[in-house]
Amino acid sequence: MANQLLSTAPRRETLPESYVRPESQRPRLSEVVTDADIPVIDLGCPDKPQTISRIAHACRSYGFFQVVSHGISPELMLQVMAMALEFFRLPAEEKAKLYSDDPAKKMRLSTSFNVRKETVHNWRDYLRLHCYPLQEFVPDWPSNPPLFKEIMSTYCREVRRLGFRLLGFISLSLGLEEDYIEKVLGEQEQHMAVNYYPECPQPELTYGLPAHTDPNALTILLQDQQVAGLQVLKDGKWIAVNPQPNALVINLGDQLQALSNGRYKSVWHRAVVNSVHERMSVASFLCPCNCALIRPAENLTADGSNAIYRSYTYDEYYKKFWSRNLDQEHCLELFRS
Ligand SMILES: O=C(O)CCC(=O)C(=O)O
Repeated sequence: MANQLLSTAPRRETLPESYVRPESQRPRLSEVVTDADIPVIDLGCPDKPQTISRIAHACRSYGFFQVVSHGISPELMLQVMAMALEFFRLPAEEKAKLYSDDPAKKMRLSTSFNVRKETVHNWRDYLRLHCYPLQEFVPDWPSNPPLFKEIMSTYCREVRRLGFRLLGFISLSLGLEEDYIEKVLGEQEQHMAVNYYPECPQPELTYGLPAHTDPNALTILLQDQQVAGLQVLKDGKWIAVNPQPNALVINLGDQLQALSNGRYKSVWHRAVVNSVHERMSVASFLCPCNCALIRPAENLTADGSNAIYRSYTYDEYYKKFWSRNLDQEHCLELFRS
C-alpha cells in the first residue's frame, strides 16, 4: 500500500520493528573498509589494449569498477539526479497513483525490495521503469515532474550506448570477438531503478538494500556524488565505493559470470543508509532478451575446462531470481552443472 512509502512518511525517531534485522544480519558499519576503493578506469584513454587489460583485472578481481570520461555529460548526470529527487519530493497523493507492489509491473513506484514476500523491510523507496524500446514505455512513465520523461529518456539512450561499448571491452578482455556478448544476449531489455534512501534513525540495524548480486548482464549505477552508501564484498570484507567526481559505477551481473565460465564475478553488493543524509542512486540494468540462451562461451571451455553452469534461458533464470528472497545464496548456484 502506498502508505508504506518512506518518502511520504514523517521523519521517525526510532526504526520501526519491521525494518530491524536480527543481530547476526546487521551491517556492522564500523567494520567496513572505507579507504580501499574499487578500480577507476578512464574510458577516454587512447591506449585501448591498456583499457582492456584494466577492465579484465577489475572484472576478475572485483566484479566492479568505476568509469570516467565515459561520454555522458556531467550536466546530464546532474539533471537526472535532480529529476529523481524532485520525483520523490512530489506530494503523497501524486505518488500514491503510481504505487504498486507487483514485481511484474513495468512501471511502478514501490518500497523496500519485494514487500509481498520479504519478512524484514529495507529502508528504500524506488521507481522501477522499463526503458527499451523507449517509445513503448515512456508514455506510461510519470508525467510529473514535467521534464522527467525527456531527461530520463535522454539518459537511457546514452547509458545504453555506454553499456554496449563496455560489453565490447569485456568481450575483448575475455579473448572473444568484440560483439560476442552483444550477439549472445540478443535484443537486450533495459530497466531502471531510481532509488531513494531517506535519512534513517538507526542505520546500524537495517539496510537500504541487503547484499545481493544482480540477475542481469551489466549494471550502470549513477550514484549520489555527495553521500556514500554502496559497498561491495571483496575477500570477506565490505568495501565502500566512494563516489568519484562524474564517475559511473559498473558491475557485472550473474549472466556475465555464467558466460565467462566463472572467470569474471557477479559480486555481492549492498546499500547502507545513514542518519544524516538522504541518498539517491539510479541503476540502469542491461538484461538479456528472455529467449537468450546463456552458457559459457565456447572459447572459454576449449582448453578442456568444464562448463561450471548448465545452459538455460534468461527467462528461466529471471523467474527463479524473483521467486527467492534477495539475500539468499547466489542464484547461479542453482544452475551449476
Ligand atoms: O544504491 C546503490 O548504491 C545500489 C543500488 C543497487 O544495488 C540496485 O538498485 O540493485
